Amino acid sequence: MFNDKKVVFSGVQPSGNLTIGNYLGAIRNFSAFSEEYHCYYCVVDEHAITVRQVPADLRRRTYETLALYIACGLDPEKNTLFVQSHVPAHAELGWILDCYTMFGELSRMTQFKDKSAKNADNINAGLFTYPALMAADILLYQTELVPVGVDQKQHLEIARDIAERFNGIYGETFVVPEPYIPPTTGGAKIMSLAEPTKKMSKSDENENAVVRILDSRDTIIRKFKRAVTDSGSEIRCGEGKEGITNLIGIYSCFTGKTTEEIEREFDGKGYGDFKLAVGETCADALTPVREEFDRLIADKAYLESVMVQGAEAAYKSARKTMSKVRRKIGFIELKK
Ligand code: ATP
Ligand code: LTN
Repeated sequence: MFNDKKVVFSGVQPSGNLTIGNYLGAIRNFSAFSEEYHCYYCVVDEHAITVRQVPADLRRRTYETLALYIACGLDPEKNTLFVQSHVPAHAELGWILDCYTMFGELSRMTQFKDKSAKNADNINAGLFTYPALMAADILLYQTELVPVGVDQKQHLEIARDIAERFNGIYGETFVVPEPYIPPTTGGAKIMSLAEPTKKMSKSDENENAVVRILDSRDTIIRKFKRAVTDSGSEIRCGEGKEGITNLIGIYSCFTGKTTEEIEREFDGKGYGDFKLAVGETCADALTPVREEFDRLIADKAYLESVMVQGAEAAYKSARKTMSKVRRKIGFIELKK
């Protein structure tokens, strides 16, 4: 059915409650590809365990992340929605690609450096080789395009390098993927509301720093009201105004207005008025997502049926790549 279509792949870790950074930088953009591409959207639980997870929380968030994919507009009939650990080929190709990934290149990954600093008591080998597993996710499906936030650009570059290295040794095996990163004013990097020079991250411990897709309307408005700004009073982008610049970016993403239009709209108004407008706009935009999520999460049987259907479709495609890889490397494939 999908054979003539090019492939899109992306993944989100079930490592916390998703934020508007995940929404604007990634998930919201996913559905735009559904008609033209064969899309695989994965809940990457194997990536999530590179940081210690409470098992019951990991399980619950895996259901929740899948439900959010659907609530954000991804139709399981038009997209392959699945859970990474349900398709063992990810771990299998991940191991193989470990052997074509260099210690030096992994050492340069900024996500590894950031996460090792944050989890100093658990700098495990999986955290280090994370990019090889991510490359496996992508390369398994002969992916052309990977929609991600800008923080993942470096991981996409290493995935491309691994693909080219492998193809260079064994001949054409993998499609070399391209990232699809929204423009900076289009949600590529939403910053923390508490420290606007830092990325908004779902695993941030400071609740006031992150707006979650599933936060209530009042919570969203309250968090925006508390957002850190600066001692000035003008609503415009600029250096030293990272907080306001971030809020303008968020408002722009939800309204489609340009920075100039927003600066004009709020000319002469105070930070309080602006923060309230951003909060209300964001809360209004997320209300339908939240309502759909509440309906879906109550229906575990339906979510599990999506998981089964997704895993089967993903496996069908993954096994073709695996068979090719095994043959190229020199592994013996037994006929079953
Ligand atoms: P964690 O805090 O657990 O590392 P995260 O919030 O960075 O998680 P991921 O699951 O690693 O989220 O990312 C899922 C997708 O969301 C990726 O494509 C990533 O680039 C994007 N993304 C994450 N945070 C932001 C952000 N603040 N702005 C834009 N995109 C983001
Ligand atoms: N590394 C990503 C999550 C992720 C991913 C992927 C994204 C894992 N595998 C494949 C795109 C394609 C992250 O930390 N945000």
